[in-house]
Amino acid sequence: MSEDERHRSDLLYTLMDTYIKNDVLSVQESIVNHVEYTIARSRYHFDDFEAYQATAYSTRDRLIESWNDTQQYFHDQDPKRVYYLSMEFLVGRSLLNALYNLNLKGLYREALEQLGYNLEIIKERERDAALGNGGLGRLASCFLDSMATENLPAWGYGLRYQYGMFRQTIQDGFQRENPDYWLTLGNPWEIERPNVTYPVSFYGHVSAREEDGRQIFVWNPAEQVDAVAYDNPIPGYRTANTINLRLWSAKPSREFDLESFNSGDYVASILEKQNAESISSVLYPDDRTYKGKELRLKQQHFFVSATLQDILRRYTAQHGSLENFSDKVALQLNDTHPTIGIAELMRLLMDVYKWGWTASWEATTKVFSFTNHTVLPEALEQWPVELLQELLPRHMQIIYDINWRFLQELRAKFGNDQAREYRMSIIQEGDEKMVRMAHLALVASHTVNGVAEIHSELIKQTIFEDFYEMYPKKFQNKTNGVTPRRWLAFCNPPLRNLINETLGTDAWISRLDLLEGLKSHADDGEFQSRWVEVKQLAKAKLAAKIKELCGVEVSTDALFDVQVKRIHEYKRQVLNILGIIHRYDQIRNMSEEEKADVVPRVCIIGGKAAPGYELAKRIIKLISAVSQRVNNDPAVGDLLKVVFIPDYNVSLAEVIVPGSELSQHISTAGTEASGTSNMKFAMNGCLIIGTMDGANVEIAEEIGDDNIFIFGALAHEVPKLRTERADLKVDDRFAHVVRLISSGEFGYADFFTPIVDAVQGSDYYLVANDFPAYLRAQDAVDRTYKNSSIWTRMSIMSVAGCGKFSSDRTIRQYATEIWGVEPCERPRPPNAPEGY
Ligand code: AZC
Repeated sequence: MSEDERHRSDLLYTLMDTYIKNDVLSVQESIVNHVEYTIARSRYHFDDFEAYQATAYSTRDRLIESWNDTQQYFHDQDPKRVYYLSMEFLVGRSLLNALYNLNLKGLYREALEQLGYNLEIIKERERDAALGNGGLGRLASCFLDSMATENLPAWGYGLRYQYGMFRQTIQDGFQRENPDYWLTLGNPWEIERPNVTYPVSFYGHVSAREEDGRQIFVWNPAEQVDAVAYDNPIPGYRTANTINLRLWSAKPSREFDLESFNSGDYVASILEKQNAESISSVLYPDDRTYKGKELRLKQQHFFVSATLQDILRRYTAQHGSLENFSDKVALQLNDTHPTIGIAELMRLLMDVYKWGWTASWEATTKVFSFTNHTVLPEALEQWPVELLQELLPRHMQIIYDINWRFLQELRAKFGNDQAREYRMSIIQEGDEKMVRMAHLALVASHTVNGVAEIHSELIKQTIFEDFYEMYPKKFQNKTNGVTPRRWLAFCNPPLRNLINETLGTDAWISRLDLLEGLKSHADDGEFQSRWVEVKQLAKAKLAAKIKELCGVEVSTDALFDVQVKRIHEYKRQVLNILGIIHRYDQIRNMSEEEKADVVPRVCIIGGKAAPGYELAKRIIKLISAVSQRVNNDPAVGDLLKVVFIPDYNVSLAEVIVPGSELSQHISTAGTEASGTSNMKFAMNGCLIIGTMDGANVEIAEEIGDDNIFIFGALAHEVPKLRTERADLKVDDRFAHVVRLISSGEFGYADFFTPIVDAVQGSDYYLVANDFPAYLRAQDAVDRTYKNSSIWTRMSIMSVAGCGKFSSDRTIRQYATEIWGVEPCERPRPPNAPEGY
C-alpha cells in the first residue's frame, strides 16, 4: 500500500467509525436521521410504525457494514463456498433477531426509551416475511442463522414473492384466505441490486451447429424476463460474520424483443411485458401436493437460472475462468423444487461455457446434493414431458440425454431388467409422459439425505428403494435442528435468564449441549419453583394473545395443550379433536364431586389448510364448531376450553411455544419426516405427547422415555394395520364420539360427513386404531400434571436433553459430511465495538 492509499483507507475507516458508534446518542442520531431522511417524516412527529422503520434502517446500516466486510473477507480467503437453494424461506420478523445477534438489543432499547418509544411495542409493527409454507421453509431460515453463526462461507438463494403465505381469517368457523401483500409498506431489510440482473429465458426452439468440429446447441428462446437481486443480510450470533440471502424478483426484460414495440401496438407491448412480474409474484400455498402448474415450473426455472448465472459469474469474476469450480462450490437442493437446476447447470456449462458433456456432467454431479423432506408420494414432483418440452426445450433434451446414459448404467449393473428400468427411469412412461424430478435429483446428486433417522431409513425402504440398491453410498441422514437463538434465547427471555443464572454462562446459546448442565438441578425444589414461575409468565402472555385473537378468556391455572402446524390428515388434528370431544362428553356427564378431580385444560389448535384441500378446511370448521359448543356449555366452565388461533405464523409461534405445557406431535408413524416444532416446544420445557415418528424418536432417546408421552402404532406395524383395519373392532368410545359428530351435536353434520367417512372407512391414517392408546397417554398426562414436582422435573429434563436439536449441530454435519466446507471467520477489526 502506498502512503496515499494508506491515508485514504485510514480516513475511510475513521469515517465509518464515527458514524456507527455504540453509544446511546449515536444510535439515537442514526434513528432520527432515518426518520428524517430515509422515510422522510418529521423528527418531531413519528409514530410507532415509523419508529420501527427508522430503527430497522439504523440496524440495517450495521448489517450492511458487516455484510460488506464479510463478503470481502470471503473473497480474499477464497474458501470453498456453499449455496443453499430453496424455493422457501420462512423468515418471520428480523428486528429483534438482528439486534440480539449483534448484541445491541440493550443499547437500542435504551436509545428508543429516551426518545419516548418502547422497543417491545414497536417490534410488533414489523410484518412477518412469510416466504414459505411451513417446516421446509422455516428449516431453511434456521439453517441460514446457523450457517452465519458457524461462520460458514455460505449464501442462501430464493425467490422474493410479492405475496407470501396467505393470511388466514376464520369467519363463522370457516377458513378464509386473504392475500399477504407484505411489501406494501416497504421492506427495510432488503437491499435492491438493480445492477445484479440476469436474463432468464423460456419457450422457443433449439437449433444446432458445428463449431470446432463439435456440435453446439443453441436455444432460441421466445420469451425472456429479467431476474433482479435483492440481498437480505443474515447476521451470525456474536460473530463478525454476516452472510447473504439473495432473493430474485422478476422484471420485464430490458433488451429482449424490442422490435415488438415497433409493430404499432405500443401500449399492448408494454402490457404484455408487464406480465413478466407475475413469475415471482406468489408463493404456492400447497406444501405437499404437486399440481402441474406451468407458472410453478416457470418460477423454479427462473429461480435456478438466475442463481446459477450469478454463481458462475461471480466465480469467473474472481478466478478468471471456471477452473476448479466443482472443488470450490457446493449446491444444496432443498427438496426437488430447484432440481431443474441440474439441467440448467449442464446447459450453461455446455452451451455457454462450451464444455463437453463429460466435463459438464462430472462437475454437475460433484456440486449437487439433495434433501428429501417427505415420504408422501403425492409430494414427489413430476412434470409433464409436454410442458417441459414447450417451456424449456433445451432442458428436455438434456434430461433425455442424462436419462439415456443413466439407463445404460442401470443395464451395466443389473442386466436387462425392464421392470426396474420402468420404475427407475427419469421419464415415467404412460398416457402422459412425465419427468420424475426426484429421480433426476438422485441420479445427479452425490448425496441424498433424509431429515431424521427414521425418515432416512424409510426412504431407503420405500420411495427410493431402487436407488438405494444402486447407489447405497449416496444415502445419508441429517437430523433437523432449529436455531436456539430465535426459538429459545430470544423468544423466552425469562427462561434464558434462569438458564444463564443456573449455568453461570450464556455460552449454551451457541453450544446447546451445555444445557445438559440443567440435569443436576432437576430435583431441586427451589429451582423447580423458579422454573414454574417462568412458565407462568409465558402462559400469561399466551393467554393475553388468545384473548386478543379469539376473544376467549382462559385461566392460566389450566394445562395449556397445543397443536399448531399445517392442517393435514397425516398430522391427525382429527385425533386431537376426537379426544377433545371425548373429554367434553365425560366432563358434562360428571357429578360435581367427580369434576373436582378433573385437571382443567385449554386446548389450543392452529394452522393453515391449503386453499384447495377441502377435507383440511372441514377439519378447521369442526374444531371451531366443537370450540363453540364447549366454551359455551355451563356444565363445563373452566374445566375445558378449546380455541382455534387464526393465522398461525412465525411470530405467533414465538408466543405460543414458550407458553405451552403439552404439545401434540401425533402423526401416523412413518408419515412425518421429522417435524421441527417438536424440538422448539421441548426446548422451552413443554412436554410432548407423540407417536414414534420423525424426530420424536430421537427426542425420546435424548431426553429419556420417562420424560415424554409416547403412544400408538409403530412405523413398521402401519402397513399391516392398514390392510386389516376394516376387520378390526372399533373402540366404543371412538364409535361414540364419531356418532356425536354425525348426529349433529356440533351442527353441520352433513358438512362433516367426509371427515367421519375418512376415519370410519379405510382409515388410512389409523385414527381409530390409535385412539385408545391416545386416550391412555392423555390420562397419563392428567395424572402427571397433578404432581407439579414430577411434571416440572420432566420439563427441566426436556430442556436439558435438547442439545442435539440445535441447527448449529445439523449445519456442522452438512458442512463436514456433505459439502466439504470449512468455517471462515472474519476477525473483528481492532478496537471494533461489540456488534461491529
Ligand atoms: C416438512 C416435513 O413434513 C417435516 O416433517 C420436516 O420437519 C420439514 O419438512 C423440514 O424438514 N416438509 C415440507 O414442509 N414440505 C415437503 C414438500 O415435504
